[in-house]
Amino acid sequence: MKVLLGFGGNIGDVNAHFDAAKEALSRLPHTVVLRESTRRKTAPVGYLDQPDFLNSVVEIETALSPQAVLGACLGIEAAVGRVRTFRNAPRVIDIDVLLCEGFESNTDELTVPHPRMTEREFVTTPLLELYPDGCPYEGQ
Ligand code: PH2
Ligand code: MG
Ligand code: MG
Repeated sequence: MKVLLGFGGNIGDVNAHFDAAKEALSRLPHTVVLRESTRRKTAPVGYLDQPDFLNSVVEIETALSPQAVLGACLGIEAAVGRVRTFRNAPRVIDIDVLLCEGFESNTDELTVPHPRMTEREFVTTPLLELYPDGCPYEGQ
């Protein structure tokens, strides 16, 4: 199953955090990191009084379940040093599950497609870079 992940961060060496997260993803069982969009500097959305973000979208191929991918992403965020404070707060890295090929979910634990992804230019722009004709596993 292909999975698209949204990367974002605005504290510290975010490029290094993204590299470390991709390395950790590639070490998950039955998982390959396929590609990443360009990393772009973006203005903060939601809570505005914070530094600009770096954002990208990363595509992986995995045999793990979407729930396991989510758990792995939360573990990688913590390993990179994320401390959760308030909603939309600055962070070293945020890894969101955006889309999973052939899978949708609407539970408290996991909502896929990501409910806010189509409103967020810092997601739609990199997604369009990876899939110029639209993502084939969006809205199935
Ligand atoms: N993430 C948010 C809230 N606002 N703004 C930008 N530019 N980039 C983000 O990744 C981002 C945000 C919540 O996860
Ligand atoms: Mg997020
Ligand atoms: Mg998140």
